[in-house]
Amino acid sequence: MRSAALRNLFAVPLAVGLLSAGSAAAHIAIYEATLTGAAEFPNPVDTDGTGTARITIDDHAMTMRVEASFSGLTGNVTIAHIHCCTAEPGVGGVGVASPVPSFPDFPAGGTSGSYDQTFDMTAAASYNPAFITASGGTTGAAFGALLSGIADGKAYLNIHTSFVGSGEIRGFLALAPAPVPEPETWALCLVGAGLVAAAVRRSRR
Ligand SMILES: [Cu+2]
Repeated sequence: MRSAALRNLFAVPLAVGLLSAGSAAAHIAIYEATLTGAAEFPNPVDTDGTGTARITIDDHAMTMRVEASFSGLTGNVTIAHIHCCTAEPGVGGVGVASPVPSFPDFPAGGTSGSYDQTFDMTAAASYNPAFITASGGTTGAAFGALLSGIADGKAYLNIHTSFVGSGEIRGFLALAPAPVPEPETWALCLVGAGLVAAAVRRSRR
């Protein structure tokens, strides 16, 4: 009896600690894309231009951070945005979900650059108005549709240039590799496991 009680005493805070550590990370999702001319639709583009994109979604704070960098483009950048949601993952073309004609302050007029902006996804200005309408008319529905589309591999970031008006480089977003747990999370696990082991040892004496 005593040993079970002791084990429960320490097992509960351990479980709570692990759960809270897990949920703290669970509402952040990071998606990445490599942007290439070969990925353009309907015709691949022959270009030396390349780029990367990272989208960080926080569904508690209701924000979407857009980071992008690109270089070596043949034409000068005109506009860039996220298109969503294609009928099939990873292929085809579809309308724009993010602000039109372009992300606010996206660097235009050059062949290289970088971008980093966080959007309040409760604000209508963070979407193409047509995407809100098509999603059901509210920013909440639009955010849900965009999240589903990105998670399903049906959203791509496209950079349009003076060389190819329909887009010189693009890439479909995919879930980024899982990050290594924070050191403090591991420390919490080790402390918790140590307490349980000590309690079990004590109860067996
Ligand atoms: Cu576009």
